[in-house]
Amino acid sequence: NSNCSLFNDFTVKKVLREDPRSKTISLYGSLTKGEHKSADAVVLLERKPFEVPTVEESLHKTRTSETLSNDIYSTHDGFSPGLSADLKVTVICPCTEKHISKYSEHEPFLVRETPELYKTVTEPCMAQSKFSIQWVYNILEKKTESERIVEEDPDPDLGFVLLPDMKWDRKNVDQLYLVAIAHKHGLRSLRDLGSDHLPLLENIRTKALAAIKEKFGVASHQMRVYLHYQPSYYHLHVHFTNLRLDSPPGSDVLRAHLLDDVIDNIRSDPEFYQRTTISYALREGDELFKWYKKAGYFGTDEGQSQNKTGESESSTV
Ligand code: M7G
Repeated sequence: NSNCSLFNDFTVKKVLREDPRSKTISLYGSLTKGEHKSADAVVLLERKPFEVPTVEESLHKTRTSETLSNDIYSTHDGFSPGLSADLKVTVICPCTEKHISKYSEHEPFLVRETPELYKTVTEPCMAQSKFSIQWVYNILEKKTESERIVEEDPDPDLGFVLLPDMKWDRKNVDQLYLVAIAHKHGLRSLRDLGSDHLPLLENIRTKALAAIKEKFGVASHQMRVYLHYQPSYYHLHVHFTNLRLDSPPGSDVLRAHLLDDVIDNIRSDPEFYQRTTISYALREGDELFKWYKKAGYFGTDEGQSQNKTGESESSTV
């Protein structure tokens, strides 16, 4: 339903992050949704890509105003009234401190999480402060987004739901972004996976890729299939993105662990993910960053010190 009044009385309290290159901005403010009283909200705005089939028609309706003219070169501001939506808007309302932090600008720091650090720092932090995964349960229980499901295997141990990720516009297949959510509860992250879960991982891999091929015409060797570590949400899910999407939104090189590699690693050592050291970037506002800092991981210097663990500076973030 087109709700044109969503932002009528939105008040911006803070610009959390702005990225001219990806043409995105995240805002923190207060929003009144329908009859409800106003609540804190995070609002993400992203300029939409062009729709190739209608680009000519759009241009016909575009008013222009010249901003530069030099020899054969000219630039113009274009205004396209009455076009279809030109913004992808994501609203999180009411939001928590964690959402505000997730969408804010923060200095990144590299952590090399040993099994020991996982037990003493990461796990206790996870137990205390986590994002609610109510949205995951809503999907698994068909309370929301059920009409979007691309593929489902209802088996409680091996099954999953495959559906469009919130980040995808659900139109441009070049930017295809789906997420497969396991029906099984209690698998918080890569660290919880072992040989018992190979059938589940293989099932997700095979069936989701087959469905993607059938429904979107994208072959398995054109897909990037991975898990995030650290994930934001501690319930097993696998990202499926089109390889053409160079750097899928919200991801970075350090966070992505290819599902095929995960399967191979567990095959070669059933306890691989309990024994291995995993690197990732933490951002200064993250709860987990605070725990690592408190544990002395970044040394005792105040401020943005180099970490003193002797690790090379290989962060690419
Ligand atoms: P993640 O690796 O735990 O966290 O992935 P990230 O968001 O930091 O990457 C969770 C994935 O689920 C992300 O790709 C989100 O865009 C996606 N996602 C999050 N939410 C709240 C929803 C939702 O409500 N619906 C759908 N379809 N996808 C979501």
